[in-house]
Amino acid sequence: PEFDLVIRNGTVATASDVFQADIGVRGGQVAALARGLGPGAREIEAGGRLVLPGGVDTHTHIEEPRSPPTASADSFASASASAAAGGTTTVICFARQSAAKSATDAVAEHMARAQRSRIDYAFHIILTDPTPEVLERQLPALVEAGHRSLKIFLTYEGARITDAQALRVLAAGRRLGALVCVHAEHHEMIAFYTEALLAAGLTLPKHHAWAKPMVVERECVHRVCAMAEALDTPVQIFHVSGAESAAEIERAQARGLKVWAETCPQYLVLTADDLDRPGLEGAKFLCSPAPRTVADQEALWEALRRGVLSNVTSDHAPTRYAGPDGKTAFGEDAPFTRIPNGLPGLAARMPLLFSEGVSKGRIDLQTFVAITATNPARLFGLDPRKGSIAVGADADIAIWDPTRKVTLTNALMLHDNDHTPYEGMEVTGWPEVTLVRGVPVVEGGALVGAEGHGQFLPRGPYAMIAPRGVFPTPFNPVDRTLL
Ligand code: DUC
Ligand code: ZN
Ligand code: ZN
Ligand code: ZN
Repeated sequence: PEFDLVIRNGTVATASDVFQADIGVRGGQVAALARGLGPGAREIEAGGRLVLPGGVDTHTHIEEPRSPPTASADSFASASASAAAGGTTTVICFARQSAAKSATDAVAEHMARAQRSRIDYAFHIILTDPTPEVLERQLPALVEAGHRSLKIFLTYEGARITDAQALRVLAAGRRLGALVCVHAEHHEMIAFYTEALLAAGLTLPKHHAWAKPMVVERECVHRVCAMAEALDTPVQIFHVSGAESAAEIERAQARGLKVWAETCPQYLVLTADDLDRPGLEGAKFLCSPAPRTVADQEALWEALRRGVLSNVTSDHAPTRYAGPDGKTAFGEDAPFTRIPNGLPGLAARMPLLFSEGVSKGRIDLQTFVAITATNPARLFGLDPRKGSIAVGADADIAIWDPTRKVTLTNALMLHDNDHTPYEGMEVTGWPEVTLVRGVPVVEGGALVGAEGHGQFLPRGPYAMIAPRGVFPTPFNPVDRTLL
């Protein structure tokens, strides 16, 4: 046969077009895109189906060490299965540097864990202790090896860095050609609120949202944009949770800055009220930033439509709700400060976005493709291999039934966690087959892809994140500063 695989009679969608075509796959890549293609060794009939680029989820915590007693619920084997269950074919996850672990060792260790991945992957390097040794000696070689993104936290004890350190990381990102991603929340405000809440006996899951109201995020997003402007360094703001932060991003973009931002399904479909469910059920919805209001959800959809937010990621950070004794893993009387942050979301990301977005008419199909695949691939230097359906691109494809109604359950997520925050939600539209480089990983809800099929994706220099060359004054402070 002419092709290894032909996907026939589907409706192909990219970020710009929707058209009828067969897809011919050879050697793991799209070799032809036209009607009436010749035979394939394998054929998939896709009449009445959408044929979409596999999703690119650029914010996922996979097998990241967490502080005891909390453990990450997924391995690379289960997380990659879960991703594929929801139509995602590429993830970027995190390797975390610390005072106790060099960036070099963190990447090497994570690379070893990722050998079990069923889908393709890359890493952001988290810097929690950005010393001159790390920035000057370790990072240049790591960036050169294809790790072209950095992540910093401005809150979380044990992970956060100071603004002074953040400026140095931004400078390093600019010099080396690596995109800096930021968790932006005002640490001291959160600490002040938290202490006061605990002293007042307000310790329930819902009080997590009281400890970090929108002002905490909005201020920090603004500050990060200002730092990006001062050092002429592109940034991506992680998990924008509502209207006020989106407005800050838009203002920065209107100033011409290369500031990009993501949101996540939890901010599009959950609200702070979900943290107030009976008993400790609210713990299943505890993440940072906290989910906001319905008005914030609508503002985020609007920001996605207008391109202020360029991509939607899961921020997959799974921990189990139940402990070995059947009680909650974090203790029955745990204040919100001891409940692990983060939601499992790899599998739910694209179905939720398709259903709430495309099926309900909030976004069109091209926008769905853009924000789940094409934009994140471009933003992180994974294109043209990833993020679109085009001749020469990897045959990473999700074949989607746009009308199928599915009630979300934990079992459908194919992850290793004991719950999904989206249990019982009904979605319209579901991925039937997910292919990574032409090989099925999930088919009809069943896991068929092998551990280790995933490949590491080294990223070379790319123009999208080139600095603008515009500083507030004629002086370039970055190239003069000693790291
Ligand atoms: N927030 C984060 O910033 N990371 C992981 C989980 C979460 O809720
Ligand atoms: Zn974060
Ligand atoms: Zn402001
Ligand atoms: Zn995160």
